[in-house]
Amino acid sequence: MISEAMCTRMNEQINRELYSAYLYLSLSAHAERINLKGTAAWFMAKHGEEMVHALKMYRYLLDQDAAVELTAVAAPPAAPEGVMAVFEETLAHERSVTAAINDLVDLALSEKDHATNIFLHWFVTEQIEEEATVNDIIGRLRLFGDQGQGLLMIDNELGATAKTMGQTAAPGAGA
Ligand code: OFO
Repeated sequence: MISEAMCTRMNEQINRELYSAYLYLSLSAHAERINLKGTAAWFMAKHGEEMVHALKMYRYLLDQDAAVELTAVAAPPAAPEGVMAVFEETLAHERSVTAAINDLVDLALSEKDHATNIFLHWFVTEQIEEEATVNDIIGRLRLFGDQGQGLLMIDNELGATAKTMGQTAAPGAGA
């Protein structure tokens, strides 16, 4: 059993995760249109991961006998100009998601809601990895270049990485 306030906030977080999925789907399409196939595959894999995040929360609410309330998912903005700006926007977005997860943990702690607190630990750890991964990509774009040969190399790397992503959990699987 979780509080009504927690149920509302978890539903808001489900919407945020679905928005993340939508944002990355849009960035995948954008990358493919500018011939960055590896980057497109990476964002498509991120899309899948975000759907898993949303479904983990969906499953948790149902397991807690709480209502899942799906609301409209906002349209993502047009992709910014340039690959560097795309990843900078991605990092800014992930930082906002981290802040939202931290707020949820604060609420769980203030309510002495141990179950939700423990459930959210997976997301806290996941956000560290998500931010670090994007930071690393930005660092490599700075080092090797966000155009020409450097970009081609990084695009190939992202394509290879995409093949290994999202293989850890099936949608809806528990943490
Ligand atoms: Fe769900 O972690 Fe990104 O947004």
